[in-house]
Amino acid sequence: MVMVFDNVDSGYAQASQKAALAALRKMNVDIKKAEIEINLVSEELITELNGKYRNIHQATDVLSFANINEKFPYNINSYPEFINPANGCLMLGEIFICVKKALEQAKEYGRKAEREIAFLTCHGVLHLLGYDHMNDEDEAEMNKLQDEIMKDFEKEYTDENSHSGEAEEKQDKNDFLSGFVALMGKPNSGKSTLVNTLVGEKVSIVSWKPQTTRNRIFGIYNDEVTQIVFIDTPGLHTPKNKLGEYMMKAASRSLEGADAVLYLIDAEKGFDERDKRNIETYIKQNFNTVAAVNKVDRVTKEKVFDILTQLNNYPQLKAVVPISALKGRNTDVLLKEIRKLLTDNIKYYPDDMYTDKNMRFMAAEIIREKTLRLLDKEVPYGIGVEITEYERRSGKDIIDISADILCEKAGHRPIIIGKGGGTLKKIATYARQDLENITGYKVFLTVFVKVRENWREKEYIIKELGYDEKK
Ligand SMILES: Nc1nc2c(ncn2[C@@H]2O[C@H](COP(=O)(O)OP(=O)(O)OP(=O)(O)O)[C@@H](O)[C@H]2O)c(=O)[nH]1
Ligand SMILES: [Mg+2]
Repeated sequence: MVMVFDNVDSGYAQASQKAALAALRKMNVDIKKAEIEINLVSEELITELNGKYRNIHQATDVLSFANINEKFPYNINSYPEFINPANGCLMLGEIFICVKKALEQAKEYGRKAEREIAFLTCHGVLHLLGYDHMNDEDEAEMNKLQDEIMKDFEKEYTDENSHSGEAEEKQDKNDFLSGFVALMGKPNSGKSTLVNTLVGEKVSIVSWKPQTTRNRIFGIYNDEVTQIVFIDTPGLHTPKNKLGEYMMKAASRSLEGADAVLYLIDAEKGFDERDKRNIETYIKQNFNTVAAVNKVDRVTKEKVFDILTQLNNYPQLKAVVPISALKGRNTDVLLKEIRKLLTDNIKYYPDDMYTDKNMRFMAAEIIREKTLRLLDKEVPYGIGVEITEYERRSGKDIIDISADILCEKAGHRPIIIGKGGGTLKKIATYARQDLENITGYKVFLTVFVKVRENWREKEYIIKELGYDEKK
């Protein structure tokens, strides 16, 4: 099992995961019995780790912390102290990859960023398996293995990204199927609602205002024979500021490495020119595309039928399914259709993990959700939330959270605070209730409102808020 934590929201988790799996496969490690944790991290963190564990006070591209000091192959059962009691897997260790360094190196060597991340992953995995490059002989052996693994990775990764649709060829005898599905569609079509319904947890915030989602968010669906990583994306629109540009980049990046596209159409709004163009683009790019007509609970049968008829013009679509994401209607049929398109047999994430985002991210999103729900007009669109404190009190079931709500105009501040502080109090109370439900702990939430003039045009604030899509 390979767990990749994309701590800097770089978008390279898939590349890293696939490279790690390619390396483990090559080395004949039973991936059901071994576990690796990979962290994609910032320059600051890798510098800190280097300082702490190696007394080197600078950033490096990759760091591996192997648990076992022996070269594989060895008997997995001979290290009971490193067996994870939760899943019975042997914990091989942790890898840290500095995304910034990787990107610099990719540029220097004229490689694709994904390839560089994959290479560093592969290097790290070999270290975890006891391989080293301390002398020429060891280095030659490691280089040879790296070359072979990278060939496997490139073949698999480019095959997937060329979307050749040769599903049958790749089909394994194994019953278990998995894959990544990018959820695309116009703003407000119900993408986040659908992810939450399918995953059965609150993964992504929802509001009736368009452009609610701003990042790529994984929602992981599991059943006994399936794992689907749904990638929720910001709704497709023409960006009007730098934040919007980031959002659209995040949406298009979700297609990289995706095994299928699920395109959502809002039945209430109808199937318009923009939907047509989007669907045609995915078909042209040879994506396995499924269309879902959402919000059927809101419209007449005739209207649904009319949209389905228009979708008949696209025989390339792998399936067309009318659904209600909100009511969970027909979503089982949708899952079955998507399952048919999956070709991997690997469990990418452990069963109890339902998103790639951490609680800090969720806390910021939930506060933003409340502002979207409680505030009108343009005010909520100009809001960003920064978590300045997220601490579990030692030995207590209490979490202290402090957050800054950033607004883009001085005139918005009193609106957010409201008469006698009433609106801000409501935002904080509703957010606290949700956070207590999600974490199971008591939450003390303190919220401040700060003005950051026109921040949606300011790259450094956009980055500070975690909207930082690497090219
Ligand atoms: N009646 C009904 N409402 C729905 C359904 N699915 C979503 N909605 C509502 O549609 C609105 C938008 O839902 P979201 O899930 O935030 O839409 P989205 O596509 O993620 O929007 P962006 O993040 O802005 O791109 C919310 O008010 C949802 O409650 C549905 O099946 N039926
Ligand atoms: Mg959304």
